[in-house]
Formats: sequence, structure tokens, C-alpha cells
Amino acid sequence: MTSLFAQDALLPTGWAKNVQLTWSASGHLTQVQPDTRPASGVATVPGPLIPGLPNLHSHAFQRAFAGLTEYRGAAPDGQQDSFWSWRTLMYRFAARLSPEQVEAIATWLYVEMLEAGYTSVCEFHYVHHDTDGRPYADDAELALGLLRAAQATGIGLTLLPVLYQTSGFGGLPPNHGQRRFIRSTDAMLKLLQGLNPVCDAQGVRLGLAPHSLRAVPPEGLREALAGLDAIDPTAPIHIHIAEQTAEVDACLAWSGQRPVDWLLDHAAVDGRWCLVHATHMSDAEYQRAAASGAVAGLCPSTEANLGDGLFDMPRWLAAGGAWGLGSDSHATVNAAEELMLLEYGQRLQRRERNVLASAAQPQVATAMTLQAVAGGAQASGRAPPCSGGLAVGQRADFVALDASHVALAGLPAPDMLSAHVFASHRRSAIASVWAAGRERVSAGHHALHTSAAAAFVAARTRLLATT
Ligand code: NGQ
Ligand code: ZN
Repeated sequence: MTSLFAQDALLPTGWAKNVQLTWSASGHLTQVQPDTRPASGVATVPGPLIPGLPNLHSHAFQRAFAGLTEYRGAAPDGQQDSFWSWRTLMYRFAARLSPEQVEAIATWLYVEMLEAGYTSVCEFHYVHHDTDGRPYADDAELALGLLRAAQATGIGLTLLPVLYQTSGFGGLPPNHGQRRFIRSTDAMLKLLQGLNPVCDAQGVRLGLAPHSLRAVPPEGLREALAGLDAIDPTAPIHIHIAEQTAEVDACLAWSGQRPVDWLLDHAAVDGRWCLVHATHMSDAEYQRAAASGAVAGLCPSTEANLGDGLFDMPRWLAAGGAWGLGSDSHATVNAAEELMLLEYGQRLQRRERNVLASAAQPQVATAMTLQAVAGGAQASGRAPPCSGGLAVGQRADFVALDASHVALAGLPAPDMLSAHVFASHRRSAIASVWAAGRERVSAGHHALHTSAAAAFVAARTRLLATT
């Protein structure tokens, strides 16, 4: 058992004073006691304690590509650059990665995530094969690199191997740029069976990600979901859906239905599911998807970077929808900044302020943090009931804000969180981070910061030198 004391802590019910937290050797909270005094020998954290944020959507390899597509000219024939022209460049980059590079990139990325307040990550892992498209001698080669990166850094991991079979609706054959992603449903189930004991041994949650309705035809989806249920009927399921209007149009042309409607009619979507992006939904789809219990996986910085569009948060919340945050392509790796971007998108769209606050929780940064933690924990496949956050039975994942940061100093705890989210000017206000009860970030730094950064830069340099 280990314990910590905080003068202010954000519990699922709101801010509490004088809280002592105790957790077990497995890294789960066994006691959360407000209005108490520190037991003798228990250390007090140097600022308000907030729950660590689960990052529910990551393609780790894309970290080394972030910032490298911010110029005009990738689109064919004078068309405007778009999600689709970005994707062509991203495929070229993905085509060259070596296993060592994937591991070095992921290790640095996970260090960055921990330093930025994410304590776990759902890895939507789709680069499976060698550069020529053939499986590695060990089919799990690249997945094992991600597992090692999580182990080395201490971040919690939900591993989501991705099923990818077609280049578009109606069974269009995959294209050359997708050769490293493609696998049969049988090969996917074998991969999951092989990874299952490895993940168990490491405390990693294993799930499945049908990439999108564009990439997985109906029979592949049905059989893969049945196979997953046979392995673990509670495993999380994530899918990219309705991110771009072209995808909605193509789905309508193929089936007569919009993607979210089609999915809800053809799969038993429930609380195990995370609908990643779900940007373009009809009013009926907002209602139905929220009622299914699925989590909306929102990735504000990537959705802005790729020109996706804006999710309608008030409509989703009014329908009772759960949501969480992902850093996806990692243009931004900063939990506070994603919260700010999410709220700012809604403000710009609606010409209102504090859109995500509620009567029960008027502090918008507090309200958003609690919702994103609960939705993120659910999408990560934690056992229900998963409020996430600082509650008995949850992972001991938490972040101590730096009360001496100029933006925060002297403020009441809820305002410190507001300043952290809205006014820290990209200068981190995080002092320490614990993942599964172990302090992984101290004085703002992870122990692997310097070595992982150097390995990342070397990997990216080599990668960009390869043609
Ligand atoms: C991905 N990323 O799989 O990395 C996708 C792009 C696609 C985002 N959607 C590829 N942000 O959707 O086909
Ligand atoms: Zn994605």
C-alpha cells in the first residue's frame, strides 16, 4: 500500500479538500478519503491533484510526421489540400518505417504523453507488415514494440490491433499505400490470440479496431466481432467513423445509409464501443449513437489539423452521450490543450462561452476534465462501473499541478485547473504524474526524457533520409 495527501483533489463528484489517497501494489485505488489529515509519513503533493487523462486514440508512428505536412501543394491537379492529400503523404511515410523506428517514436511519444497529463493510451495500431506488405516472421513484431514502449515509460496501454481489408465501400481492393495494413479476418483473430497472454502478463487491455466502414466490409466486421467475443466478450472496440463528408457521401451511395446509422443497424454497438471522430452525424444519429452507450472519441487538434469539421457537443450531451479525448496524429500532445481546443471550437461555432460547463459544474475546465476522464476510462476497456478518476477501484492515475507556475500561483484549486487549461501559454503547469500508482514524471520530467528524445530524433532523421 502507498499513500499520498493533497490539499485539493478533483474527485468524480467535484473538488474536495484534504484528501488522502491509498493504492495497492497493482496500482488501483483502495481508499479516497476527503476531509482528513495526512497519516504520519504520508507525503503531500505540491499542488492540486487531478485525475490523469486517458488518451483514447493514438497512431504512435504519426508523431514523427507531425508538422511535416504544413505546406500547400500535396493535392493533385490544383485541388485544395485536404484530409485525402494528407493521407497520401502519411501513407508514404508509413511505408518506410522500421520496427526499431516505430518503437523509438512510440517511446518518446509516451514520455511526452505522461509529461502532458495523459496516464494511459489506446493505441489504434494498423501498420502490421514489413515494407513490402509481407507479414514479419513474428506477425506481432510491431505490436510488441508498442508494448515495450508502454512498459518502458509506464503509461497504461489499451492495444487495439486494426482490421483493414478494403480501400473503400463495396469491397474496393486495397491500394499499394495500404499494403502494410491489410489482413484477413482469420489472420486478425490469430494475432489477437497470440497477443492475449502477452497483454495479460503486462496488464495491458487488448481490444479490436475495425479501421472504418471504408476499410472493413460487412462480413469481415461480423466475423471479427464474433471472434473477438470468443476471446473476450468485454474487450473494447474502436472504429473511425464519419470523420469526413466524402465518407458519408460514399456510404450513402453504397448503402443508402449514413455511416453511423449503418453501423448501429448492423452491429451490436454498446458501451464497449468508441466511435472515433463521429464528426458528421444527423440529429437522429446523435440520438441513437448516444443512446447506444458508445463513447465519442474526439481528437480536437487532429480534427482541426485535417480539416474534418466540428462535433456538436451540446447536442451529444443533451442526448446523454459519453466522450473522451485522443491525440490521434499527435500534432498536439497535451491534454490541457485538447480540452481548450474542444471548448474553443464550440465557442467559435456557436458564438457562446463556457459551452461545456453545466449547472451542476459551472467551471468548464473541471466539467470537461471529469467527463473526458470517465469517457476515456470506458473507451480504454476498464471494468465497469468506470467513473475513472480518483475513486476506489480505479487506476491510481493522477497529476499534481505546479502551484508555483506563474499562471497558477495563489489561485483557488478550480481556478488553477482553469488556468492550466486556458491560460498556461503552452508552458506546462504539471509538476508530477503517477500512472498505476508509480510516479513517472517528477518536476515536469520523465526519467527517460533525454534518452528517448535523442532516440526519437535519430529515428526521424534516418526515416526522412530514406526514400
Ligand atoms: C488513420 N487518421 O488511419 O491514420 C486515419 C487516416 C484513413 C485519421 N483519420 C486514414 N485521423 O482514415 O483512411
Ligand atoms: Zn485515427
